[in-house]
Amino acid sequence: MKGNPGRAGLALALGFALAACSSGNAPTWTYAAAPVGTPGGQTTASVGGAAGQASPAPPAAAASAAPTTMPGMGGSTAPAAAPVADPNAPAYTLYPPEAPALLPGTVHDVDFPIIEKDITVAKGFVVHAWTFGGTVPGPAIRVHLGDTVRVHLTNRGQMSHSIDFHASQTAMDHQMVEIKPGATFTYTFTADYAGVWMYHCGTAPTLQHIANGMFGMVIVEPKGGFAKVDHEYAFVQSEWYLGAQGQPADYLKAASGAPSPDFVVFNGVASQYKDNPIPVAAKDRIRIFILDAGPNIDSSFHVVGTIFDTVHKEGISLLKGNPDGWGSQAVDLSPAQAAIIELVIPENGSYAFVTHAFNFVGRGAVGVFKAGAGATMSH
Ligand SMILES: [Cu+2]
Repeated sequence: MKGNPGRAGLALALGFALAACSSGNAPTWTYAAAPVGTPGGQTTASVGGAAGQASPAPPAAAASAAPTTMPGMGGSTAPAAAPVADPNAPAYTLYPPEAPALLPGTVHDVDFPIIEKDITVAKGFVVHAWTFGGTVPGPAIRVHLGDTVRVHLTNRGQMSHSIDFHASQTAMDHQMVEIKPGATFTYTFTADYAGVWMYHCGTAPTLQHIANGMFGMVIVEPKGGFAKVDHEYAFVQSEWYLGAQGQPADYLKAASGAPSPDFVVFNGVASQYKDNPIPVAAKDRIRIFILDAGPNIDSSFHVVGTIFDTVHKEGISLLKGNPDGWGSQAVDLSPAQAAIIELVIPENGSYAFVTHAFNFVGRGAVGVFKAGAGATMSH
C-alpha cells in the first residue's frame, strides 16, 4: 500500500485531470452555434478528402436473430433510418483531446458512476447514451506498470450494466458481474502489462452497450515510464448507429453483418477536432494514445503529412532511431486494439488525422493538428 494517497486523494487526482481537460490550458471547449448538418455531411473544408460529401447512411440489411426487447430497437424488426438533423439539438461539448495525467502513487481508487444521459454526438444529433462517468468515451485512466486499480462503480441508470477491463486478468464471473440499478461494485485489478487497454460494459448484448457509449481506455506506462514529449493526446475511435433523435443507438443497425455507421468518431463526437483544430508547433514531438473501441469497424490511423517514428501496437514496437531506418504511415487497429504513436510535426501548417478507411472520414473520423499562424483553438 506504500504510496497510496488514499481514495479521496486519487479521486481528486483523477478529477483534476478531468477538470483540467474540460477547462484547462485550452480555451473553453464548448462548441457554440452549431449549424445544421446531415450525418457525415457537415464538413466543408478540403481537409479529409471525402469530408463534405453527403452521408450515404444506406439501409442496412435487417438483422435476423436480435432480441426484441432491447432499448434502441423500438420494437422494430428493421434498422432505423438515419434521423434528420435537429436544428434545436444542443451544441456538442468538445471532448478534451489531451491524454490524462499519470495517477500518483501505486494504488488507485477511481469512481465510475454509470450514467444514462443525452449526448450530442454530431451537430444536430442526440443519442440517449449509456456512460461511464457521464462522457463518451468514459474517463481515461493512466497508471504505472504493476499498479493496483480499484474502480468503484455506482449504477445510477435504469438498467443493469457491468464492466470489463482488458488491462486485467480475472474470471468473467468474478468481476464482470451484473450491477443492477442503484447497486455498487468495486472492480479491482493490477496493471500487469504495459499498453493501451479497452474497458467496456459487458452486459448482454455487449454490442448494444458498447454501441451506446460504454467504453474507454486505460493507459499502463511501460517499465521506467514514457519519455517526455511536447504533447500527448488520447483518441478513441468508435461508431454511432443512430436511432431516432434522443434515443439509444440502434441495435439492429449495429448488429448488421455489414454495419454502416452513421458516424465514425474520435472521442465521441463527429469531426470535433476538425471544427476545433488542436494547436501544436512545428518540430513538436507528439505522442498519441489511440484505441479502436468499435464496436465493429477497424481503424487505419494516419496523420496526413507525417510519418510515425515510434509505434507500440499491442505489445509490438517500432522504435525511433532503429538501425535500418524503418517508419510507419498508418496503424491498423481492429476493435479492441490500441497503439501508442509518436511523430514530429515537420513544419507550420495543418495535419489532418483520420482513419484511412476513407469512406468513414466523411462520417466524422477526422481531426486536425494545426501548427503556426492561426493555430489557436477555434470555437
Ligand atoms: Cu452497460
